[in-house]
Amino acid sequence: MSPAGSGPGRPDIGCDHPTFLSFRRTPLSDTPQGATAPEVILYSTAICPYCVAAKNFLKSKGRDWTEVRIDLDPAEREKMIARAKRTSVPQIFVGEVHVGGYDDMIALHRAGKLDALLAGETA
Ligand SMILES: N[C@@H](CCC(=O)N[C@@H](CS)C(=O)NCC(=O)O)C(=O)O
Repeated sequence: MSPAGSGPGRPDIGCDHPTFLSFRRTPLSDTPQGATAPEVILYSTAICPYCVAAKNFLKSKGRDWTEVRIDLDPAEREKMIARAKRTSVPQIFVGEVHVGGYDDMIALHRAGKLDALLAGETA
């Protein structure tokens, strides 16, 4: 059986990861929302399973985000590349901190470091 996300009948959209939604949903965290919580910026495009997975994950944590659609705005795409030094989406920033893509955000979560970052706590 071919993995989800690949194989006949699926368009090639430049994504190679088969398990976009494989993370365990965590309960809503008590990450503070408000003046001290830094803004989450998520650069995305319309057809991007990793972007969907990243947004689902943030939703599962009770966090909102500002989405910047780089497929609709070439100037924002240039800005994203300048900030992230990457062309793939999503690119996620928490305040001025570049988290990276979906995998990077999950790695940070698994390392137990994401909540503090989302809460605006400095290391
Ligand atoms: N490991 C990256 C993969 C991101 C990825 O492959 N994104 C696709 C869209 S879903 C993409 O931007 N492909 C075009 C490119 O790499 O420039 C992540 O977890 O964010």
